[in-house]
Amino acid sequence: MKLHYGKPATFWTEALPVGNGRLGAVVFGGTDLERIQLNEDTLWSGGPRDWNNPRAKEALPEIRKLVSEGRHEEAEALSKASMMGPYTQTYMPFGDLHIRFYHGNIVSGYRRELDLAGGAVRTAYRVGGVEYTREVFASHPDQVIIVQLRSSREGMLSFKASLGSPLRSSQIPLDDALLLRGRCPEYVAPNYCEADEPIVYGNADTTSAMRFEGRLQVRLEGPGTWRVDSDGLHVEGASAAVLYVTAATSFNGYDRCPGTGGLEPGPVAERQMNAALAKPYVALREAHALDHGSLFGRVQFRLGVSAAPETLTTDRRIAEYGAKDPRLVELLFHYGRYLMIASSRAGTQPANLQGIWSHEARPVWSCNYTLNINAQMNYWPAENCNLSECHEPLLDFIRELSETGRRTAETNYGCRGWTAHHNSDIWRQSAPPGDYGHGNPLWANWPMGGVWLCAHLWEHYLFGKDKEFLASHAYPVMKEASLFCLDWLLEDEEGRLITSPSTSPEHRYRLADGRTPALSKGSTMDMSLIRELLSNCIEAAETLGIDGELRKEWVDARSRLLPMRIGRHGQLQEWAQDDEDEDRYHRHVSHLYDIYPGEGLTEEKAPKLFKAARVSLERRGDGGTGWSIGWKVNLWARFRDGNRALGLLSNLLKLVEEDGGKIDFVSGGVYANLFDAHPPFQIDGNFGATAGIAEMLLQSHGGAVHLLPGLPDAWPEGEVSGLRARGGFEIGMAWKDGELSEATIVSLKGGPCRIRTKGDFTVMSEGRPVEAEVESAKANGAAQTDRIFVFPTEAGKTYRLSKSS
Ligand code: FUC
Repeated sequence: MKLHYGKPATFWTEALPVGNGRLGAVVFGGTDLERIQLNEDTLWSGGPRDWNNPRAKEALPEIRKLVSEGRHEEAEALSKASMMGPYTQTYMPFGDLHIRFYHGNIVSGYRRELDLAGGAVRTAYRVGGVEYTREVFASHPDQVIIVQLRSSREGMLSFKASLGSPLRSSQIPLDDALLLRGRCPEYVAPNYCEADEPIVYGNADTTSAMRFEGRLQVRLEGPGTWRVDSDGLHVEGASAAVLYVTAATSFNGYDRCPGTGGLEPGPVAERQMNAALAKPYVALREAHALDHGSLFGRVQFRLGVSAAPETLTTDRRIAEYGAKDPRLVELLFHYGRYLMIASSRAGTQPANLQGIWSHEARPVWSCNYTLNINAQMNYWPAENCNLSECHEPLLDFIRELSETGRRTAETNYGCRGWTAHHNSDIWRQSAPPGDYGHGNPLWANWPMGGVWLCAHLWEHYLFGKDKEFLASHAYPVMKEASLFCLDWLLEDEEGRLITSPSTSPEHRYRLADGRTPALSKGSTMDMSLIRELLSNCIEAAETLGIDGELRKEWVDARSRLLPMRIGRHGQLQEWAQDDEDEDRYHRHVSHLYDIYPGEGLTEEKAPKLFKAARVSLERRGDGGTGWSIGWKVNLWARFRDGNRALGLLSNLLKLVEEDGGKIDFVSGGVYANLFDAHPPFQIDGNFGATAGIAEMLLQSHGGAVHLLPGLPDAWPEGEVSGLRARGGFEIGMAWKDGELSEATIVSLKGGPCRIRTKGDFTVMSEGRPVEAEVESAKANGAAQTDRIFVFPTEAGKTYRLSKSS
């Protein structure tokens, strides 16, 4: 399970990522000059501030009135002028480790690889008769990035290592270490600003900006000497050297000024360095392998034999075979899991638009947390792909965002509870990020970010069944978000509850007179998100046996929400009125939320709406940005159309040439290093694809664990193990001739299990048959009948489904 290449990376999107959740690096694998670009996940511009806008509350009734009267231009102008807070701050690149080699440049036998299972990037080549090898990994247990360098012939390894950064910084030599000491900008203009505004370094008051420090040290095995001077760290005549990199920032929590109230990064980086140096290299490597393997090794997935030769490099494999190559699909699946382990570990920041890997001082969309699809999509594979611990940073983020979002709900709208909008940052920015009037209501006027995020709290509970988490973390935050919804909702002329102003994220509708407003009332997505949150709150409160009165209020409000409607094309309407799309092929498919990631709309529950949702998806087409294609893989999986889902995967597994960061809204794919291309690089599409592949194999919404619901004809045989299902089950399966041949269910929490599949099976546990009731279920119209096997389980026991003869 490796990505491999025959030459060093020229572009960043060819270099290979490692990470420990906090520290990230992409490795270019150069022979003359190695570049290891470094990140630290708390390095952001700016600091906490008051982004709320009291004028919003005054303007709200007028905006609502203007929307009702169809005076859209005025509504949008007033919203722009009165509702917005600042745009978010920016995730910043930490720096680079450069290694200049003194071994001549006639290189042969070059190979570099990313070993997903081992969690390491390796480079190997020969110069003359000498083999040079390099291995880079980022250790989570020891909080250090390690670069091991070797030459096959004694004394032939000589190099200079140095540190630099695109930020204001300096390299400082000590006797035994090289430091990189720097400071973040206080403000970085969002990249959509047309005037190419300079990065402001806050010269007048640098004391409030984030500080950072990196530290580089070396240990040699065998011969050689080393010294540090102002030019760098010099190694001469060695055979084996290990470089250690630690890094820290002054970040001291989302609500403290990183300058005046910040931590001292130097001592943190030094402490981490000393702890790492105190251990033998092999112990560090083993601890890393164990830690990484304990997460990565949980899921096995095999689809079958590939026509592509093993020697074919990954970039060529993408270009020549794409999704026709089952090994490449496996690789894409596991890559998403690898990236999650590398970018999101308990205690770190959640994965941002680029995970933790960003090399630009002014990255696209500030490399922030975009809450109208992208941050959520990052975590779609967390639960079903058995990485629920990696979900924790997002779950913590949501709780913190609910704190800042409470002030926004009160100040901007006079509502109880909490709200968040289109995007956020490390400071938990919760206001409409409209750059004080330079932004656009099309994306900024969307107070549903928090509501959507709450689904993650509930899903984490559904998969893990941890009641303590539900009571102390999930439920209080969900309940507060529901209070915002109750206050935000208003009655329409017919007494139904709607939202206003409302948008369907980033999509405009076309009126008969040709106008294309963004603001409306009661978009389908708003209603779906609120309906789902209320339902989840009702179930959570019942589970916990609390808040009886509020439960009644939720049930009442839910029954009065504007229902979904079917429009003139037979489509599920995106807006309350049957308006035409501004762009039929728009990348967002927000009105299909209840199909995926929501669970509100199933064929069994509402066949007509389900069919209409399918029409909507057909109309949107199979293209889009990387993440849009990733979303559609999941949607087609939920429509149980495996062939269509695979078609989408093949659209995603298209090689996108490096484009210098240009934004493109229609040509999604992957780069040579398998990073998802929006374009440019955005990691959500990687996670969306991984989740989608799992969703093709296993679904557990709608009251049953459905095995192989969306298997494409091109995958007649295969096996998977270690996937997780709602209710606390771990599932393994094998299939042949397109049908399930056997399945294993580990019950983690006990309780009844409902397994849905085609064919007749016997349930066994510990060698004995288990009494199972069998129900039947219709799928895909009436074309086929599935069976549902219902049986009790005990926690810790394994159950086997084997074919009845
Ligand atoms: C949303 C999307 C864009 C992009 C950005 C980060 O605004 O509509 O396509 O993914 O987030």
